[in-house]
Amino acid sequence: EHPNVGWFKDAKFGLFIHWGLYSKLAGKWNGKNYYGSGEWIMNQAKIPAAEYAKVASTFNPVNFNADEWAQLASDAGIKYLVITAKHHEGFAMFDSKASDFNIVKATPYGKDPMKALATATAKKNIRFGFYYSQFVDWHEPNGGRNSWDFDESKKNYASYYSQKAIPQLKELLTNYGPLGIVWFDLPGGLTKEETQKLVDSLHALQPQSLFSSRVGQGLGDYKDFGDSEIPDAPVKGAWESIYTHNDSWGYIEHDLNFKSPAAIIQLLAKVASKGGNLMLNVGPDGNGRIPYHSVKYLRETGKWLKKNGEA
Ligand code: FUL
Repeated sequence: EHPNVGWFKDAKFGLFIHWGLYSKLAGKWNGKNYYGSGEWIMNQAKIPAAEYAKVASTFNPVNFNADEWAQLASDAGIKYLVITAKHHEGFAMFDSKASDFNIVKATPYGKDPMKALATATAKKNIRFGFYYSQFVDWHEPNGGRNSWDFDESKKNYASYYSQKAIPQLKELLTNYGPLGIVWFDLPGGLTKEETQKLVDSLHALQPQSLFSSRVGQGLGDYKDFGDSEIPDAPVKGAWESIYTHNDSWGYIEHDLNFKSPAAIIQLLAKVASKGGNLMLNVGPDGNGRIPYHSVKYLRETGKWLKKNGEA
């Protein structure tokens, strides 16, 4: 067991945030509405990488306010926050020397929101972490799983890992202070030995940081299951269930199916009674605003938790 897993076992409640260029698209492409997971729209609509990349030139989330997000998390009784640094679309929501396809270089916004969020969460004693899609990268010719632009059988995953994924993970583990969690997602393209090497080289930068089980090959520091899944059988060791507030991880304007505060509390209780954490996701929009109902219902959840001595 990882020596620093204690805080995680006690945490109970985490906030997941999916935020990227897909947030700006809001579930719409060429006048058509898409449903399901907003962060998958590039794949759903088979948008060519070059065309998708142009969304960056319109991405200007001027309403983003790191202190407001941290305050909301704190009001909700949340103990840790994990945000998408890079999702499958391949766009870095942080300042990156490893790829120019990032929020500082490619957007009119021109700032690094992750820096602000690292500082804001630290001030509120909320552990901070990054989601990073280590294998799937639809922007890169050698990244995993874009077969509408690139021929999967011709890809050199090793070159993608060494030129983008690993350098970016090192940036994330170097430039944002202590990270509670690195939330890997969807393993691929690496043997067990290569995964072990990756994990070791990253843990060398921050030994205290916990890595999610989706790093692959059974090498994570705690367990995640499928999306929106609570395990039936008792689980050995630290674990987490992930759910999203409506039906999508990334912002979709026409998805208003938000869970009520009562439903959130029931979910929390169910997961906690089995010994796990609930990490609940919200999807801020392309202007940097967390949806109205997420803000409202999270605050009501926090009020209830505090009144009942649970936070
Ligand atoms: C999945 C991803 O493919 C989804 O887009 C989302 O990020 C979910 C939490 O994990 O593996």
